[in-house]
Amino acid sequence: TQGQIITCKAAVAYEPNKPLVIEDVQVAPPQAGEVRIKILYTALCHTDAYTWSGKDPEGLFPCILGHEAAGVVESVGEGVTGVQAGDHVIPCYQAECRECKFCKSGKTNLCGKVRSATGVGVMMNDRKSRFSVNGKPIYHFMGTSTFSQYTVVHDVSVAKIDPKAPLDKVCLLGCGVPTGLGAVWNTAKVEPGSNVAIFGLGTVGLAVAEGAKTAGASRIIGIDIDSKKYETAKKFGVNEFVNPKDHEKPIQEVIVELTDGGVDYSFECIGNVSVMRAALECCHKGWGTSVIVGVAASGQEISTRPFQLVTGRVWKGTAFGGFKSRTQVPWLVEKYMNKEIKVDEYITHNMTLGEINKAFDLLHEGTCLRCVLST
Ligand code: NAD
Ligand code: AHE
Ligand code: ZN
Repeated sequence: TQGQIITCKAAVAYEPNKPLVIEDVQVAPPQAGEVRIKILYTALCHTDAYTWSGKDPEGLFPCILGHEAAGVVESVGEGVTGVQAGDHVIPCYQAECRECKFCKSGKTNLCGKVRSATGVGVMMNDRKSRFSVNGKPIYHFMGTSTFSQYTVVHDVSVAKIDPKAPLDKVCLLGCGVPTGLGAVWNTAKVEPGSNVAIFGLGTVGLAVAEGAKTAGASRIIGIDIDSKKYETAKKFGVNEFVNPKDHEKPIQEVIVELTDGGVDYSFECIGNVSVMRAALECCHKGWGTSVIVGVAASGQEISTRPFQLVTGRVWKGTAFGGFKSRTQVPWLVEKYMNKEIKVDEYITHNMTLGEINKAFDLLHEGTCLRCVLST
């Protein structure tokens, strides 16, 4: 198949919120600096649902969504040296070129090399898509487009992993789990004995809990409007639970009272701007740090009294938990293989690519954390 167009199945999003259509898609060969991957497993993340909803200012249609996956390299384009056909890989929506201003800064995991193309659904080389249906181009998404049996990505967006790792599990290390763990370990840098509040107990919030537990946090307070979430959350380290619906007072006041002035660290893992405010305001005066992890819709803005920051609270955000993707995803895979981090526990459902619309329905039900699709 090297050098040839591959026709395969992919789930195409033609319009916001309209059911995805399983199509025969043509996938062009990888050009210079590109890698074509046979995707074997892909999970669904709420960011896919967000873009599909039409609320993502970077969302373009028609496109192939998906960004939490694992597969095997089918072929590589000219000049690619990092991976070769047969390598087991995880596509990374946050690239790592190790050469750009961002990568060299040592201050961030964001990479500038291909971001201008991945934000508009094309490849860097020719600013065109490698996907088409009957000659009509289909946009890429987040530089990954994993809801397809084959995809083409930039070489700076591929992490080569241990071939012994089970791809049906480690696909989760492409987004949600590292995001939560890294928000704690890299962005907040939670110390032993800290008090932590987590808003939203989906996969990302539970991974924050797991990260907080391994960091030695004392109180790990989970906050969710669905009380059923507590039972599962206990397994990930949450040791107290608050449902905002059980209280008349604003949730930040409830947390401040519960913690003698506020928590040391809080995490917003929902994507709701009023909860982001509450998460900041439940932090302790003088040092409390709040990390925004949730992605909010186009047009939404955060607000608080500047006095909250003047008096020492800190507002931060994180993308992919601050992990350097190509360097650290293989390390996270090893941690999983050594049973140092959970992955299997986040998988509540398994389906096929053909059942993707049903899988999205499940995502909106409280019982689903991650659904893994075999392609
Ligand atoms: P999820 O939908 O599984 O989890 C959200 C949880 O929040 C649910 O348990 C829900 O019951 C709860 N919730 C909703 N409204 C609430 C409210 N007002 N108060 C308290 N709880 C509330 O989602 P997820 O997959 O865990 O993702 C969470 C967010 O993180 C999404 O916005 C996603 O787009 C974002 N995300 C960001 C990054 C990043 O790099 N920054 C990476 C992955 C996901
Ligand atoms: N396109 C959206 C922004 C979406 C967003 O913030 N994405 C996160 C990852 S979410 C994964 O589930 C991210 O990494 N952001 C940094 C980046 O470079 O995109 C919008 O609202 O414009
Ligand atoms: Zn995601």
